Amino acid sequence: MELKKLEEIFQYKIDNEIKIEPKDWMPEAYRKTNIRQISQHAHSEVVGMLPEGNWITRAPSLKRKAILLAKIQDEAGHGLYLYSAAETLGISRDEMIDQLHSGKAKYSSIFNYPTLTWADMGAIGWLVDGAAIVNQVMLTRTSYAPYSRGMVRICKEESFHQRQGFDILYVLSKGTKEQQAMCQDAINRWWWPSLMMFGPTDSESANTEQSMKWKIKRKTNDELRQQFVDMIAEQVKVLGMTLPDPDLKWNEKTSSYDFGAINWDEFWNVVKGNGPCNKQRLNARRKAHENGAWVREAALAHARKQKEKNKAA
Ligand code: FAQ
Repeated sequence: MELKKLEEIFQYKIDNEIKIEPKDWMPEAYRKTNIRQISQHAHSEVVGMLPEGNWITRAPSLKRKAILLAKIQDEAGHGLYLYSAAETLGISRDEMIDQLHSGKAKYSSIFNYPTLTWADMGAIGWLVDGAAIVNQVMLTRTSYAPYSRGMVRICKEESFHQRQGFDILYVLSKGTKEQQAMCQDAINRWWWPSLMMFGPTDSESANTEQSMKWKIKRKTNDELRQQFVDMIAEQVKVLGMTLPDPDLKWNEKTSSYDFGAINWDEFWNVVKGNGPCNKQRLNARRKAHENGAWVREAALAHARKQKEKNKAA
């Protein structure tokens, strides 16, 4: 079929909310944008296991430990769904992992901050998973079908993550003065980096305009950030805590919260690899990959044997 006709069919599908499947024709730039976004999302899930993994051995009770362990395992699962979704676009898992390890591919800025106290587990669940959900609910309607299907399941699991984070903070907020202070301190440290998760402001966002046209993104970075602020500014009242922003104010006219200026220098510094934990996170991933080489070899050897057995039978 000639190119013009293929482009028309693709555009018809986008215009009419018909999802694009892996075997459908798609513009090369659409394929590349999806590979970039989905693989960076997958890397974020996997690197995102590290800050919380740090607290598994120090969780305050057996119950908290079991919950945290389950939550972190969910993140590994999210990484797997997403790597699989990206593979349907013609890139291999090995290539994606290489891009992460070489620093070519990005992952979310948020995971380059340290987890200093147990309250950070609560703040990550409530704020980081909370921000992730706001972004990902929008992505359940993304135009690339495997990504959209993956997002439906991921969002269900993320809801549990956010609730468990809020529960950790809720218990601390009703605890001793020291526990309350620990709760407030974690909120203070995670608030601004959580707002940065949504990416640069729309006027600085290189990819938003085209991604909105292709319906890969259904809302802009600023729209989602505002939605998140409006949600958290209410929930924080239940904790009896505050958000570290003197400019946070309800605006009658816009029916939403105004909020203060984000430190974009800090954001870009972290994205470029100079955040507090960037080097530590990448080294941990590289080491885990090297240490896992024998598992991959054993799995391949097992698959080969099974294939030979089946052939012989
Ligand atoms: N960090 O033009 P835009 C989670 C980059 S999952 C680092 O606006 P776009 C679960 C961006 O890649 C969290 N880099 O880009 C969990 C681009 O660079 P490039 C991850 C960032 O793609 C919880 C450049 O800046 N979620 O948390 C960031 O249209 C707890 C220009 O930006 C997703 O990945 C950032 N924050 O919009 C796990 C969701 N923001 O590639 C464990 C899917 C932007 O051109 C524990 N992704 N950049 O070189 C998206 O929705 C989009 O990719 C955005 C960025 C909204 C993140």
